[in-house]
This record gives sequence, structure tokens and C-alpha cells, in this order.
Amino acid sequence: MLEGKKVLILGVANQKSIAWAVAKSLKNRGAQIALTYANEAIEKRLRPLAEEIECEDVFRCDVTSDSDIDNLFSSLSYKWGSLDGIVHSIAYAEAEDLKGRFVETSREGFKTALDISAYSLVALARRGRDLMKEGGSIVTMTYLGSVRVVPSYKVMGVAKAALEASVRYLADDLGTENIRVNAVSPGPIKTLAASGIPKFREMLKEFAEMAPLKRNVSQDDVAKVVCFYLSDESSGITGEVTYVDCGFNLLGISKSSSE
Ligand code: NAD
Ligand code: 0WE
Repeated sequence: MLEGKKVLILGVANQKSIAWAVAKSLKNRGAQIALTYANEAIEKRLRPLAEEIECEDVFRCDVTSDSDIDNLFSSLSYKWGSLDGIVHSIAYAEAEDLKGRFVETSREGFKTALDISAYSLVALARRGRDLMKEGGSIVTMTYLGSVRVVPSYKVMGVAKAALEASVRYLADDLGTENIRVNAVSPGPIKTLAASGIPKFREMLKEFAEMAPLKRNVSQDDVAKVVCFYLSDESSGITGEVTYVDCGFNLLGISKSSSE
């Protein structure tokens, strides 16, 4: 299904990363993968992981840097010549903007969150497009906080709303080249990006009690859907946001009021 496909994955920070589960699933399905890191600290953790799955194509790419993105795609063009898929699994907001009130968000904080978490998809799609000679598939990770108010997600919710709208505009724009663009929206998972979020453990517990499937979501639940989007099984789908959240997004009543 994914045998021989060349896929670029951005966003592996450690073994808990959603992107790491995606990398392993893709490898198991016979795909060829390239991984990226944002800085030296992450490079240190990524190198041994890349070795574990016999991935030799590891590149630096801080998505706030146009030259990093340009260099990444020149390297890929040189090594691979073409590309079938991109997995974008990156988000960042300043810690101070995830605390306090949304109304206090600074101009710089707003810019940072939108630049790293949303604009980066557009920047990558633009370069990736040139290498996707026989069409391709681009997949990004979003979160329910884009369309509902999730207390303390704040400026990240605004960034994810921009990301989801970017998915739709990119899908329309790149459709003529047979490049599909979709988003996967997982429920909460304990990863590095979730560490330091106050009361995250309590949130996971309540989520598992409330969600129709009565459990939390795993990185593997998400990876399987990303593989589906990268494969030809999803050939007729573009511009979609798919919830991988055990049905949580359906709920219209809170835990305390349903008991
Ligand atoms: P993670 O911390 O493992 O991944 C986030 C990645 O973003 C890291 O690898 C980090 O290096 C990268 N990143 C941050 N700034 C960057 C930059 N300037 N340049 C390049 N990379 C940069 O956490 P995760 O939970 O696997 O997050 C991956 C994606 O999944 C994010 O988009 C996140 O919003 C989304 N998501 C996570 C959850 C969850 O509960 N964990 C739920 C829904 C969606
Ligand atoms: O997208 C995310 C989190 C992204 C994130 C996390 C951090 C923590 C460390 C972005 N920037 C930072 N900056 C830091 O300094 N998720 C979907 C995970 C998440 O975060 C939440 C959630 C969920 C789920 C915050 C509040 C409520 C729920």
C-alpha cells in the first residue's frame, strides 16, 4: 500500500511524538522516510531513533527559517529526486501565551504561534509541490481547540483554525497537480507538547470517561489514519479534517451534567 513511497516527516522530538509512531508505521509498510529536527537538542534525541528504523535521511529544519526549508528540499531533491508525501506534525506557542487570559496574548506571541504552527504548512507545501511530480499527499495534525473553546489552549486554538483553513485553501490550490492535503485531529495524548500543560493528566482521565469509546487515543490510532491519508486508499479525499478522538468531538453535554 505504501511500498516504495518517499515520505518526509517533520516533528519527531522523542519516542512519544505522534510523528514517531507515524515514522515506524510507514517503515513497517515499506515506505522510505526522511526525518527532520528543529535544533541541536532535538537532533541528539532524533539520531538514535532514526538509526532504530534504519533511516539515513535526517535533515535540519527549523520551520521559522526559509533557508532551512530551502536547504531541506534541495537535499531531498538531490537524494530522492521526487517525493510522495509530507507529514507535518509541528506546533509551538510561547509558554506564557498558554497561561493567563487569551485577551493578554501579545503581538509577538500571536505571530510566533501562527508562524510555526500554521504558516509552516504553506511554506512546506510550496517547496514540496515541485518534488511531487506524480501527485502526492500532505497530512498535518490539528486539535479540537480550533473550533471549540478548550480552556488554556488559547492562541494555539487560533493557530489551529488558521492551519485547518490553510488545509482547505491548499487542497483547492494543489488539486490540479493531484496533491491532496488533509488534517488529522487527535484527542489529547501525553507527548512532549503536552508536558507542562497544567492538569493534563486530569484531562486525559476525564476524556476517557466521556468519549464514546471510553478510552484515550494512542499515537498508533493516529498513525494508522495518517498512513491511510498517505496511501491510495484515500485517493478521493482532500481538504478534510478527520477526528481521531474516540468520538469526543460529538459530545454536546459535559461530564458533570450527564451524571
Ligand atoms: P511533540 O512535542 O512530540 O511534537 C511537536 C514537534 O514540533 C516537536 O518535534 C518539535 O521539535 C516541533 N517544533 C516546534 N517548533 C519547531 C520549529 N520551529 N521548527 C521545526 N519543528 C518544530 O508533540 P506531539 O503531541 O507529537 O505534537 C505533534 C502535533 O500533533 C502538533 O501539531 C500538535 O499540535 C498535534 N496534536 C497533539 C495532540 C496531543 O495531545 N499531543 C493532540 C492533537 C494534536
Ligand atoms: O497542540 C498541542 C500543544 C502544542 C504546544 C505545547 C506547548 C507546551 C510547551 C504548543 N506550544 C507549547 N509551548 C510550550 O512552551 N496540543 C494539541 C496538546 C494540548 O495542549 C493543550 C491541550 C492539548 C490537548 C493545552 C490546553 C488544553 C489542552
